[in-house]
Amino acid sequence: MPDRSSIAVVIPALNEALRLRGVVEGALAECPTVIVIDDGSDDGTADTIADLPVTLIRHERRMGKGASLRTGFAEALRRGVTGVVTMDGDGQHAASDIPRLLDAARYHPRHIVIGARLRKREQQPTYRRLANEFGDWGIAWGTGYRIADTQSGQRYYPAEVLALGDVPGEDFVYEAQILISAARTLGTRCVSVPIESRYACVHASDDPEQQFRASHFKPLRDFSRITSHIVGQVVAHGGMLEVYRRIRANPPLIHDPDGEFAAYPSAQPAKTR
Ligand SMILES: Nc1nc2c(ncn2[C@@H]2O[C@H](COP(=O)(O)OP(=O)(O)O)[C@@H](O)[C@H]2O)c(=O)[nH]1
Ligand SMILES: [Mg+2]
Repeated sequence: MPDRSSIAVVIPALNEALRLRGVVEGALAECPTVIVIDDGSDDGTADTIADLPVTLIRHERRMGKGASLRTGFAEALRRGVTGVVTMDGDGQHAASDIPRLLDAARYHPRHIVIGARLRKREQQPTYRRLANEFGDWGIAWGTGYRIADTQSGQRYYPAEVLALGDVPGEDFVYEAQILISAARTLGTRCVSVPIESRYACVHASDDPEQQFRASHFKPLRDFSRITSHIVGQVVAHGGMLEVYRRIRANPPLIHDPDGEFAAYPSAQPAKTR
């Protein structure tokens, strides 16, 4: 059973000197095992957490978010974890959501849990929201079922998914591909837990809690990469009509014990859309 003492929190970080320390302190408050991958940062990212009780692994040069997650997962498995929670190093995710992710993980064994940015969605730039929805549909073609917020970096992965060798794809494509590989190889499903959307750039606000650096995500580059990757697989896999029927029959699964999510109709599991 996943709980705070049997899992690890894995945090990939590329030039996150601004926010990483706060992120790591928050993670440590929820879970004693925290693994940070410094992906060849040149802004002193590692120095900001040098005195904290975490495992810090450094890539000599930038290898990408996918490679950083692979490194973190390998270290977590070496320690015999039951699962891993991933969080971005830029402060976009709240460590205080970790217990809710683990709750959902216990309720839905063998599932990947996604911290889905369904709360305060209006804070997400429109182009990112549209891109996210587009990505959700694209990935559904690969998994055969729909997932709310396939591009969220805050997730819980059970150990069997971490142990999947040979998940292709680099950077952000890796996070799309691991959902597809897990679905196809292990029959893994995803369940989403609503979290807040936090999107603002450094200097966009006077409140330091609202300051984030600009995203590393480059919509044109990353979406064309993700899309061509998925389209290639779907076409190679064949049976498109059958896949489409399966997607329609499998709306997103949301773990929402408090019923709060009913207030967010745009994010409802859409049977009719
Ligand atoms: N390791 C590594 N991490 C990256 C890279 N690009 C982004 N990240 C990390 O991945 C996380 C998500 O990146 P971010 O730019 O915030 O993407 P967004 O949240 O989708 O806008 C952050 O913790 C980054 O530090 C990369 O090339 N290498
Ligand atoms: Mg981010």
